This record gives sequence, C-alpha cells and structure tokens, in this order.
Amino acid sequence: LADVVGADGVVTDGDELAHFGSDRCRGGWPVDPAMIVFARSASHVQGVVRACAAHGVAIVPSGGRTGLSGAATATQGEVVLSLQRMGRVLDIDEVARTLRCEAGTIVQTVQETAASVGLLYPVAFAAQGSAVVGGTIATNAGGLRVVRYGHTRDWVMGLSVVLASGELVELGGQLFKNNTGYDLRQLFIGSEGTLGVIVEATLRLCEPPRGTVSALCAVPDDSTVLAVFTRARRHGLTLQAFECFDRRCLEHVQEHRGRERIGPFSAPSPQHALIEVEVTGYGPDAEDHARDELTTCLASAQDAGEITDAVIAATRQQSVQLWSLREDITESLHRYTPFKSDVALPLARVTAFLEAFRARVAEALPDIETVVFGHVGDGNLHLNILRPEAMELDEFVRRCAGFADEMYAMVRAHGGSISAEHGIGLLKRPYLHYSRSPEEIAMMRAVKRAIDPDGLFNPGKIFEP
Ligand code: 2HG
Ligand code: ZN
Repeated sequence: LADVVGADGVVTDGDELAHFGSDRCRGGWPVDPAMIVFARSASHVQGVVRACAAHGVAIVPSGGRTGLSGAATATQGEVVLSLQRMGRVLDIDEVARTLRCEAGTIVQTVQETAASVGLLYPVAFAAQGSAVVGGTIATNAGGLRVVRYGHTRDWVMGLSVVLASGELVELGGQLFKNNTGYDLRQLFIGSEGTLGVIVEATLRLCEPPRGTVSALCAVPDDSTVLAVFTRARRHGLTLQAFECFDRRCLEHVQEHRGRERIGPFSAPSPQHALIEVEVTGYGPDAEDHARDELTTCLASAQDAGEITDAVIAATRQQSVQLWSLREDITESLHRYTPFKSDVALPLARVTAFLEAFRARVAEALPDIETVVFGHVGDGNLHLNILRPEAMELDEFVRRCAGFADEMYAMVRAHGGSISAEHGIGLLKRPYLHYSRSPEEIAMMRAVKRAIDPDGLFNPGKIFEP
C-alpha cells in the first residue's frame, strides 16, 4: 500500500488507528483497523482497492468521520481508506449550476465556493465544517434545511466510483435529464460505503434565498409544536427550517458553554420551536416584510396558546446566537456517550409517538436521562439517551440495547422509520427489520452481492455479512 500511496500515506500507529478507525458513534463494538491509508487521487483509490482485493483484506471507506451510526468504523482488521486528502473543488459551472469536487472536500468548502459565485449548496448541518462530500453522499445526510431543500440525495447529479474490481465508473454527471434505465447513482447514495468508494461528485447548486429571518419560540409541550408548524405553513411563510428541542437540551447547551442563563426566555420552557423563514419578496423592505409576517404569525400562535413567548432575531448576529442553541446540542451531549436514535415519523403521528415514548422510557430506564430534539418539520426526532456519569459504558449500552427493541417496535407501530437521516451502520443493524421487510432486505443483499461479490467494502454495515 505504501507503494501505491507513498510512505506518508500509510499510518499504523496506535493512537491514530483509534482516531481514524471510527466515526463519532461509540457502541459495544471494537475499533480495530489494520491500518489507515490516505489516498490523494482516484488512481490511488484504484490501486488500494486492487491491492486489498488481491490480498482479501476488507476496506472501510472513510471521510470526515462525523457519522452517528458507526458506518465508518473498522472493527475487524480492515484497511481504513481515508479520502480526507482528496479535498479539491475541481470545477464550478455557473450556467448549469453545478459543482464538481473530490469526495474528501469538506461540505462547508462546497458551501463557501458556491457562495463565492452567488449560489447555494443547501445541505446544511452542525458538522458541516468537518463532514466531507463523499461521506455525506454515502450516508445521504439530511440536516437542518431538509424541510425546504430535501436530502443530499436530491443534490447529487453525478458520481465517480471505484468498484471492487478497481475500475472507475461514472454514474450520472452533467445531465439534468437522463432517463435510461436504473439510476445506479442513487444506489450508491446512502449505501454507507458497502458498494464502492465514491471519489468524485457533481453536485447541484441553487439560487440562495434573498434573506432569512429566524425566531425561537417557547412552546408549552411536545404536542403543540406541530400546531405552530401548521400555523406557520398556513400563514404562507416559506420555511427554511423548523426545529424543536426540549428544555433539557437547552440546559445542556447552556451548561456546556458555561452560561448561567437558562436561555433567552424569562422562565424555562418545556419545548422550543426554532423557525427560519425565507425572505420571498423583492426590494429594500423585503426582509422587514418577512419579519412582520413572522411576527404576525407568532402573535396569533401566542393568542391561541400555542407559544408562550418568542424572540425574533433582529440582526444576523442574533440569528446566529439563536441557531447555536440548536446546533450545539450534539456537542454538548457528547460527554454522555449518548445512545442515539434518529427516527422518522409521519407528521400526523409525531405527537402520539412522543407521548408513548416518553412514558415508556421513563418506566424502562427510570435512572437515565433522555432528551428530545430534531427536525420536527420533517417528522425527524433525535432521541438521545444519556449515560449517567457513574455507569460503565458496557452496562449502559446493554440497557439501552434492551430498550431499543421496544422503542423501534413503537416507531414501527406509529408508521415510522428507525433511521431518518443517520443511516444504519452498526448501530441500527440489529433493528433494520423494524423498517424493512424480508423481501426488501433480500433485494438489498442481492444488490450487495452483484456489485461487491467478495464483500470487500465495509463488511457488516447495514446488515450482517
Ligand atoms: C443534528 O440534527 C444531527 O444536530 C445530530 O443530526 C443529532 O446528535 C444527534 O442526535
Ligand atoms: Zn439531525
């Protein structure tokens, strides 16, 4: 492998193996890569794949390792193939509104490059400063603006992928229309590194909004959050984001930041709705107009008892501050090694699910704290069960895994999915059957066999090898 990528591209040192051998998800599995290999080009990737295939050594493709399901983790002596040194934007086409880049390009770099020519790459999430394009495609990352722009899947026009044979194939590209049979590109989106290595991508860009206005609302309970959402849509507001986080999330963020204040409101609120609306009008007063409409809408929500208080950001800086209360949640919970559950529910069932979930988790894990936040406008909740400081990780994982079956059965009973945007990886593998039928799993396995017959790529992720 050193012959392929150069001696400085191979790492076998213990600490680095642990660091690069795993993503941000810790579970009951070992982190045990044979080595980390850094590719600098597609031909490096081809060489590494050919060498590993020849020696029967499995490969874990790896990007920014911000994933939360353990998909980018080596557990059994695999070679971790890092794309982190392939971070160049290759081309931006302002007419077609596309951007081509290497797979290791940081998502924020894509956003900034698009912004430098007045365009937008709209996939946005808290980890965008570390996550890389290839990883977000492999996991079909969602994020904060799915309610307006959809998932990563909706923004990928083309991929260059290295297959198990070492061949480089182009899937899609510059064409907006190409109706020629199976869309193989879509197979690789969300495949979690199990089918091949994404080395390059062509992404779609769009016109940025003319502006945005954000507001944070204090909401009296879980069940009212969606009433505010419905009201905002009925009012005709164009929502860029509609998030929720409960009281404990806010308290954790404030504590993590060393802040005394309980938050922007005079009294703690059980739930919060963070709303971002788009400036849709033209002219110098357009932003004021959007703010006025949001104010009117929130005043009527307050009259109806759906919110008890609200702060509408007057400046960009205030808006950034409000957003940090939401975006810092994951980081502020990290020290509790949370048992993460990213679930999707039909909007009509979110409230009923939350009620049932909160009641059952309080009974089943009475000594353990659970917090709820998420992209509620998409029906996407992030349920985080927090390890008490005094509890060993093994015991914590065992108890959470015991509860997880019940939790995912509940998700299924409410018509939901056990993974909204974080994927399956290792974390959700035992529970895949709650969201996918035996026929679907058999089809997925057949696809895996057809494209990666020897099981070279990311064995054991999504389903058992
Ligand atoms: C977010 O929405 C991310 O902030 C992470 O998807 C969610 O930490 C989580 O559970
Ligand atoms: Zn999320």
